[in-house]
Amino acid sequence: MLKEAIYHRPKQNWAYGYDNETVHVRIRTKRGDVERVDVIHGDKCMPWSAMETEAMRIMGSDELFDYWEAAVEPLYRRLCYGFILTAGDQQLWYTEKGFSAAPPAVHLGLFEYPCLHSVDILKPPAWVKDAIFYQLFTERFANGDPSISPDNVLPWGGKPEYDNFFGGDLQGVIDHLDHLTELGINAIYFNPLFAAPANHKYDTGDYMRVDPHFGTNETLRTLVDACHARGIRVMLDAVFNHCGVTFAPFVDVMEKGEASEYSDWFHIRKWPLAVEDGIPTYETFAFEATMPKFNTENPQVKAYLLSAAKYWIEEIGIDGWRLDVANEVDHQFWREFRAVVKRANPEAYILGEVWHDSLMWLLGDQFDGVMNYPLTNATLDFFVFGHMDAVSFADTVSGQLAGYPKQASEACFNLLGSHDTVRLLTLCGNDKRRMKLAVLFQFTFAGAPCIYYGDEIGLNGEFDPDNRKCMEWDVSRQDRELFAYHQSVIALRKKHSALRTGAFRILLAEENGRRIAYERSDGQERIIVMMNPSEEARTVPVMLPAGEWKDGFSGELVSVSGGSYSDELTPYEYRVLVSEI
Ligand code: ARE
Repeated sequence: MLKEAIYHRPKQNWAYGYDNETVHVRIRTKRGDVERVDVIHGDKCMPWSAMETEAMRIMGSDELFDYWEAAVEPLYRRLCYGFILTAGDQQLWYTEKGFSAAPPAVHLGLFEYPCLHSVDILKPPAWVKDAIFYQLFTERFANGDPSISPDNVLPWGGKPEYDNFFGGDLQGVIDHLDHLTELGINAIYFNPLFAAPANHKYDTGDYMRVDPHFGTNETLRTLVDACHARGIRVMLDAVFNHCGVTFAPFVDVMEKGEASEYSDWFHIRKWPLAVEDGIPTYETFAFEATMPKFNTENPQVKAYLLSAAKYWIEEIGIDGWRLDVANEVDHQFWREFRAVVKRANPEAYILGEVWHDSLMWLLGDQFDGVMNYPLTNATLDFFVFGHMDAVSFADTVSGQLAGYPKQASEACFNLLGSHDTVRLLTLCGNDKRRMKLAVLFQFTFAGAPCIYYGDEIGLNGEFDPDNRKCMEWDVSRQDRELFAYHQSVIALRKKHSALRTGAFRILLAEENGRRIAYERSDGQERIIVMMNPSEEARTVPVMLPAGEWKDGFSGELVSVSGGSYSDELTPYEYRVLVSEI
C-alpha cells in the first residue's frame, strides 16, 4: 500500500454534511492499490463496542487515485471515525494519528466530524438539480419594442461589434417565451439587465433600474410573472465586483477626487484618477478603465449592493443571482450576501462565476454552485477537439466529482459555451455530430445544463463579439433538426431523475481511443450511455444485468440477455439504455 498517496482530512469534500442526517466520508488511495476500505464510526462518548463499520465504495478514479466514499448516519450527530484499508494480506488503520497495524486504544486517535449542524450544510435549492437553463443575452434576443431602442440601433441580424446595438429588449423575450417552452427549458439566466452604457451591460450605472433600452422594472416584473406562470425560473447577473463609469458614486469621485464622500467606495491607488501606460491608477476589472472595482469591505458599499440583491428578489421575484467575477470579491462579502439573499428567498440560487477549482466557495457559507468551466473544458477537449483519449476524459470528470461535495456537483451550472467563449458549433467546425455528443454528455451528467441562446437552432460565432449575434427568428433559417435534438435530450433528462442525482460510474473508457460508456443510477433506475465519438464504426461493449432495457429515446425494448452486451455504433453514434431496478 502506498501510504504517501492516502489522504483524508475532516470537512471540505472529505467529510461533509450531505443532509440533516448524513455525513459523506471520503478517502483517497493510490489507484488500483487498495482492495477494500471500511470506515469505522461512532460517537466519541460511546464504548468502542458500539462502533459501526461501513464498507466504502470507489466513487470514481482519476489518473493517480481512487476515491472511496461512504454515507454515514451518526446516531447522535457527532462522529468519530477511522479507516481500515486492506490490500492482499496487509491491513492498515488510518486515523488522525497516522497509520497503525492495530486499532487505536481509545477514541482519541480518531478523526472527528464534531457535530452535524443543519445550518452548516450546503443546501442548494432543490429545484436547481432539476433545472435546465437557457442563457439569454437580451440585446441580441429579440426587439419587441422598437420605441425604446437606442438611437443608433441597427437592423436586426447585422454583424455584432463591441459597441453596436440591435435593440433586443425584455418585451422581445416576453414575445418569444413559446420558443423556450417548446424547447423545454425551465430556467433562464439573463446577462446583466441594469442601466449601463455598453451593449453587454457589465458596466452598471444604476443597480436599481432596468436599462431603459430593455424596458422598465415593471416590464421585468411582467416577464418574471410570465415565466413563473410557465414554470420557468429567472436568474439575473449581479455585477458586484465593479461598476461602470456612469455609476453616480464613481461620477462623484471623478468630479471631486479625494474630497468625494465616495472615495473609499473604490480602490484608488493614486490620485488623480488617470490611466498611465494602459494601467488605471485605480483598481478595475482586468485593467478596464470603464470598470472601477468596488471596495466591498466598505460598509456603505456593502449596504448598497446588498439592498440591490434583496430588492430584485423581494420586489421583482427573481429566483437567483449569477455573480460576475465572483472569485475577485472577498469571501466575507459573499457570506453576508448569502445571508441576505437566503433571508429574502431561501429557494434563491446563488451561482458564482469562477473558472477554476471552486471548493472554497462551495462549503455552505457562500455559493450553491459555480459555472462549471473545468467540466466545459474537459468536455470540449474530448468530444470536440479530440485532445484527450476516453481514459483521460473519464479520469478528469471523475476527479472533478470527487473534488466537490455531491450536492455542489449536482447544483453546478454546466455549460458548453457562453457569451465569453467561442460558440459550441463553431468550436465543432460546424460538425453537428460532435456537438450532439458533447450536449448528450452535458445532459446526462450531474449539474444543471445550460444552453446558450441560439445554440439550439444552429447559431455559430467566433469569440466575443461574434458570439453575440442576433437570434435567428426566421424558422426557415433555423436548424430545426438541431432544435429537435435539444428537445429530445431535455425530455430525456426531465424524465429520469437518475440523470440528475444518480451516481456516476464509468463502464468503458478506451485507452488511446474514443469509445466511452457510463452509468447513472439512483437505486430505482439505471441509465447507460454509450458513445462512439470517432470516425469509424466501433463496437461498444458493456456488462449489463438481464432485465427489461429500453432505448432512452425511442422507448423501444432492447434485448439484453445479461452479461456482456455490445452495440455496433456508427461514427459519432450514441445509445442510451434505461432499465428499472
Ligand atoms: C470585451 C472583449 C475584450 C476587449 C473589451 C473592449 O472581450 O477583449 O478588450 O471588450 O471593450 C464584459 C463584456 C466583455 C468585455 C469586458 C471588458 O462581456 O465583452 O470585454 O466586459 O469590458 C476572466 C474573468 C471573468 C470574466 C472573463 C471575461 O475571470 O470573470 O474574464 N467574465 C465576466 C463576464 C464577462 C464580462 C466581465 C466578466 C466583466 O462573464 O462577459 O465582460 O464584467 C481564463 C481565466 C479566467 C478568464 C477566462 C476568460 O480561464 O482564468 O479568469 O475569465 O479565461 O478570459
